[in-house]
Amino acid sequence: MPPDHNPGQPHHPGDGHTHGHHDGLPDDTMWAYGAPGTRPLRIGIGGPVGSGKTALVAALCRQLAATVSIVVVTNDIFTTEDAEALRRMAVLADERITPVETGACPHTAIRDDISANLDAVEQLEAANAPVELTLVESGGDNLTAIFSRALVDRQIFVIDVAGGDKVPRKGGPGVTTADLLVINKTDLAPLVGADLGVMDRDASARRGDLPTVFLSLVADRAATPVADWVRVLVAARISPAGAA
Ligand SMILES: Nc1nc2c(ncn2[C@@H]2O[C@H](COP(=O)(O)OP(=O)(O)OP(=O)(O)O)[C@@H](O)[C@H]2O)c(=O)[nH]1
Ligand SMILES: [Mg+2]
Repeated sequence: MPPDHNPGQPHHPGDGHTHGHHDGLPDDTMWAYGAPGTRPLRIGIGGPVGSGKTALVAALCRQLAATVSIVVVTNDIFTTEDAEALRRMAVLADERITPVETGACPHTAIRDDISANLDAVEQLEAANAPVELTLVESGGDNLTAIFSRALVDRQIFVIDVAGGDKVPRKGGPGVTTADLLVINKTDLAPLVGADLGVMDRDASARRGDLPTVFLSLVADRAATPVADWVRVLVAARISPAGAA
């Protein structure tokens, strides 16, 4: 367990995640209303292998890139596959997408030793300035991977219905604490006998007031509810007036 981070706990204002490499940057209690233009909004996208993280990143870029300056960092355990996929889909200019190859432990690269990710993020943001939104996709992993709040301001956790409706009930820090939970591939629910009502109820029980959205990227290529959520955050970041 790292000394400075407890992944089981939600982030509370003033809990001190402004150390090391991050010193001097505003924390997420300040940015929305206090310091527009200081740096881009950074959003982490995590979740189990194959749940649709890269497909969601592609959808968000397609939907937002005409009006929002976006860069993307993808974490893969042993490859640069996700970055290559996004470049092939041409959702952004190639120089706006950078892979980080994390090696054996993807948790480490987004939660504990975030230096490789932070370097990639800062280089992308500098090279493509002005950037308004930075998306960081985590390497595919199980339910426990979450991002350090020193790396991202907000995090989205993507699960899918293909494993049945038990995933929200099983919990874990991603399901419990992510700022937005996305339950993807609802088009597959009838095929695997997943009850979306059960998933909704269990997600609410785990998450309290934190939002959960259902999505099918096959039916909704624009990822509408997620794009709307991101748009509000970007607007708040760019202009305090946009936060209203
Ligand atoms: N049926 C269906 N398939 C989907 C949906 N979203 C994504 N997929 C498919 O699921 C597969 C995995 O999607 P990815 O976006 O690569 O998943 P990922 O979470 O990025 O995977 P890793 O990065 O390898 O962990 C792909 O074949 C997608 O086309 C969906 O809503 N419905
Ligand atoms: Mg991916």
